[in-house]
Amino acid sequence: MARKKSQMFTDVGAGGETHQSITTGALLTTNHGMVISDDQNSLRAGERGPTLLEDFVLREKIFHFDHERIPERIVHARGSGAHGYFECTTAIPELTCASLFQTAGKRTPVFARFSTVAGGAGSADTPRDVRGFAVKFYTDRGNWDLVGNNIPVFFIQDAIKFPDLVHAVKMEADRGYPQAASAHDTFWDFASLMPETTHMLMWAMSDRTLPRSLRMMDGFGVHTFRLVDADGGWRFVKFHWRAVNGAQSTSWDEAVKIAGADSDYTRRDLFEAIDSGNPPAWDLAVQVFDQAFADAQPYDVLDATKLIPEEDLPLRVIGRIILDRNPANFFAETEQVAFLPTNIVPGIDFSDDPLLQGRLFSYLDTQHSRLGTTNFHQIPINQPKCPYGNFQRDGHMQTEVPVGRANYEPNSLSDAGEDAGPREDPRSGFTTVARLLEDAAPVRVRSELFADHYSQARQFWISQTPSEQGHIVKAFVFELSKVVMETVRVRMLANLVNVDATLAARVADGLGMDVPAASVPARPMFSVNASPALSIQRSNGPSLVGRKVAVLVATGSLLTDVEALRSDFTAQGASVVVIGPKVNVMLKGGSLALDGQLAGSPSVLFDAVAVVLSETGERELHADPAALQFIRDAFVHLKAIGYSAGAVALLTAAGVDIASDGVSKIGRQFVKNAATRFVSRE
Ligand code: HDE
Repeated sequence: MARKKSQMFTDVGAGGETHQSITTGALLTTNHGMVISDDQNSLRAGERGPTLLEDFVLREKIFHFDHERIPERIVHARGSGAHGYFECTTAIPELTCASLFQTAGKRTPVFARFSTVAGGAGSADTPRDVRGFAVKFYTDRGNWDLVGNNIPVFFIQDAIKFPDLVHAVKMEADRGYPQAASAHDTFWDFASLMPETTHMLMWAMSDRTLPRSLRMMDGFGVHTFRLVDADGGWRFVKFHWRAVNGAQSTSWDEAVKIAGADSDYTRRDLFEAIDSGNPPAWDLAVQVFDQAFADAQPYDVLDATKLIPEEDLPLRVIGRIILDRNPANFFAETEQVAFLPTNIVPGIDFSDDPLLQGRLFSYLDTQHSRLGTTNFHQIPINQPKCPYGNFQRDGHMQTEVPVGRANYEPNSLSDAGEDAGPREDPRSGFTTVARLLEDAAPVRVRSELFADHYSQARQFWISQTPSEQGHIVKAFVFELSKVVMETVRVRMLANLVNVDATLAARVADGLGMDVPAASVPARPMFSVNASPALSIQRSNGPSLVGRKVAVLVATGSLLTDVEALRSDFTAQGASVVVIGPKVNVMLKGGSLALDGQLAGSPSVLFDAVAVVLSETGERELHADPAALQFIRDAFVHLKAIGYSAGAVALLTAAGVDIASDGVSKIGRQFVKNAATRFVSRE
């Protein structure tokens, strides 16, 4: 029974009906409904006396507060989420009977959570790290969770190595650091001893692990799954998310500075984009193939350290997710959301990928330990939005009130006129695809093709632009320079020689080390062609949508210039943030309340910058280190810089040659430039 707020304390249902929790009432109460008369003072023995144990109001409040934190996720602890919907754009009933893909135009509600992997819940948003990309589809046939990453392959092939991988990358066991960083001995020790990590390491050292925004990264289901049609026929499938407005990364220097300027950078970005009515969107695409295709590849499609190049099997877009609603409460939704790779729906099935198979156990177990109860599915964010019911009963935090005697089946309670409860349905229920298991004898071995660890690592390397290759080299040099154990550095270089001799030579040079002999591959490499789709720079064109442009002003800047920039950029889907030496500045044309103060709004937070100054304003900023750094950084980070005539002297003082690529007067050219970065300046 719904109740109006004003009735809250008088209208208790006559039949003792239970009600949803009430947190927005007119009166403050204890958790048991007693109205509190004073929430400012605890109960004391006299005005200056000790607090009394009798103060149950104080004790309940502190008791609850003491238990506010729940264990953070072992991995992916730092995350941001949003609600939205999936819209099927191309129905694929010939491939799957999954209800969400049956009709073009059909919408399914979703909740997505993006995360870093290694850092704790309070760590910064921008370390070099893989990003989790988890989507819960509340389909009308049950919840389907696609729990992926922003990189299409993984470090290891077998679930049994996951605890070792995670122990190695997290803070070292004795010293408790570094936080959210792979640049330390134990990670590279493990990686260098496990050559199967090499392909993923190439991705991890690339720009993919420095996404400019959660909205500007692609996602991947990683494992091979199955699509199952209405007749029980099946094909293999790989799932991909493509950022509709393009993938974009920051530079390493930028990421490091952002961590200091705004450690909530990507969380804030996602929240603000949705809040301001610019919902991010991703296309869902599939690569569908049969056993014959799988058998013809020089790698095993069940090996999560391998991908299927798009050039060999193009992506087919079947739908789009749009995230258009922020969580109402971070804890209740983003923190308590429980993803389970075992959440699948009829029409989708697992493959025998040994990494995926291990995940099918892990997540259910982890939710129990985090959320403390087997009833975590009753938490609103985890509840299916379709009818559900079974005979599981009781347990900690049971919030449902099952009625009647039917808590088992089979039962014949309907003969007594009672509700007999739900029944299984072989027709519409989930059935595991029929398949012959190749080798029924239990073995602890991997199939032969799993032993090639370098071919696709090499393919990734040769598919990158020279600029991206340069970033990969720098990342390896940086990470390995933090490794104290020389044997680890040598072993890692020996593995890299197998990927590419030049790569190994450049990394060795950066470290001031000799290139060791190549390690011996467990299996000969196969030949590979470059796959342009693996390069962010090659496969993403310029875009202004969702980008942020900073306009630096000071006393006397022309208000009309600022307004023109604002209207030009907003017309193209970008936003404009005006920054100055103070939060209120007198411009020519009127005073303006600015969006940010210079010292707190460095240019690393933006995609392009305009410096709009009068001569007076230029003098005001000329000796300001924050202003000079603002311009210098924008230049070094390859961003478009626009300037007004009055700003030239400041640009020069910052060491920026106005004849450089991507530096132009404010106006049409600057708007065009702002949609890209100028790699030629690198
Ligand atoms: Fe996870 N992973 N994982 N993982 N994973 C968790 O589950 C695990 C793997 C991924 O936003 C945990 O609820 C094992 C691959 C994401 O809440 C835990 C193995 C991929 C998230 C767990 C893997 C992922 C997790 C920690 C090896 C990409 C965050 C808390 C077999 C395809 C989901 C939790 C969110 C979270 C276990 C490997 C993605 C401990 C054992 C491969 C995006 O259960």
